[in-house]
Amino acid sequence: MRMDESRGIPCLWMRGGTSKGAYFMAKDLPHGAAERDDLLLRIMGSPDPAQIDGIGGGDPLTSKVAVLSPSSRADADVDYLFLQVFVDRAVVSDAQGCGNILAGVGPAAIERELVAVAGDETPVRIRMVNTGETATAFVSTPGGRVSYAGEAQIDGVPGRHAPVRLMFGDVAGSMCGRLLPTGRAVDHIDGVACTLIDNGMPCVILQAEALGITGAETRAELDENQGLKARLEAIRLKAGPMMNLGDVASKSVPKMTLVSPSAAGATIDTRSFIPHRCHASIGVFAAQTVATACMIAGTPAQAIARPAPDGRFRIGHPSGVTEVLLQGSVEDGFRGGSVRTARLLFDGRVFPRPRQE
Ligand code: NQM
Repeated sequence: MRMDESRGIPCLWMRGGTSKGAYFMAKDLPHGAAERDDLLLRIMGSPDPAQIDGIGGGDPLTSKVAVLSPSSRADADVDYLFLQVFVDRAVVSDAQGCGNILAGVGPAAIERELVAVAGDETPVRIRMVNTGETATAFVSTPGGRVSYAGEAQIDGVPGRHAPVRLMFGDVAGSMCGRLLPTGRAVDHIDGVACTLIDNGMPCVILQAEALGITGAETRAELDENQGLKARLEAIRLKAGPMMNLGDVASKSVPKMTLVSPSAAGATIDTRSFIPHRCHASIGVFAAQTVATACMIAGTPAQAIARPAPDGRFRIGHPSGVTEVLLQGSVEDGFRGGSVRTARLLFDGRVFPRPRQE
C-alpha cells in the first residue's frame, strides 16, 4: 500500500558543514528504494535547475538527504544513509557518502531521540551505511539539549557556531576497496598525471596546471569553462572503472580535484568538481583524501604541497581553507578527523509535489 503523503512527512532541514539537506527518520519514508527515491525527487523539486517546486536549493550542495535509523550494530548508535538528489536529472544516488551532511547527523539523532544526551558533550557513534564505515561525532549538549551556539568558525559559512568534531576510523578504500585502487600513486589518463585515491571519498587528483588553468579561478569561472569540464569528464569516465566504480556516467563519484600550490600559505589549494559543478568549498572526506595524497611520495599533490609535519593539513578551496587532522602512512593506514559546525534550520513536515499519473 502506498504511503499517505497528504499530511506531509516529518523532516528536519539542517545545515551540515557547508551543505544543506533534509534529514528524515527511515520509518517515515517508504521502505522500497524506488518509491523512496521518487518521493525525494518530488520533495526536492527535481528535475529542475531551480528546484522551484521543492525545497532543494538548485545546487548539488543543497539537494542532499540523510536517512537515520537506530543502528543494528553494537559499535554504533545510529545508521546514516546519505542520498544525493540530482538537481536537473531524475536521479537519486547512494553511490557516495557526505562528510558535511554527516556533521548534522549527531544533532539530528539527538533531536529525534535516537540518542540520549550524555553531559555537556555527547558522542554519537554513526555507521555510514553507504560505505559501511563508522565515525564518531561529538555534539555540544549543555543543559540536556543540543546547542548550536558556539565559537567555531568554518570557511564557507558566515558566523560562529558550536563545533561538531568528527573523528573517522579507517575509511581507506571506502568505495574503491583500496586506498590506491590501481596500486599506483600515479596513473596517466589522456596524458595527464592523476592519483586515483579513496580515503573516504573516491577522488581523481591532478594538477590544475596540467589542464591549462592556474587553480586560483573562481567557482563561477570554472563552471563556465566548458572545454575544461569536457576534458575532466573524459578523464573521469576512464578513471571510474580503474577505481572499481564501474561505469560512472550516472554516478556522483569519483570527484575531480584540481590541485595547485597555495599562494595564501595553505598546504595546497584545490578546486573540486562534484563531479560536474565546481564545489563552493570542498567535501570533508574529499579534503581528507587530498591530505592523504599530499603524504604519498610521487603524487602530483605531494610534488606541490607544503609539508604539514604536525598532521594539520590546511586544504585551500574557493571559500577559504578546510583543516584536516591526519596521521599515518600507506603501510599503517591513515586516520583523520575534522571540525565542522551544523545548525537546525527548520523542524516540520514537508509536502511533496503530488505524483503526476
Ligand atoms: O566529501 C559534496 C559536500 C560534499 C561531500 C560532494 C562531502 C565529502 O561538501 O565528505 O562532504 O562532494 O558532492 O557536502
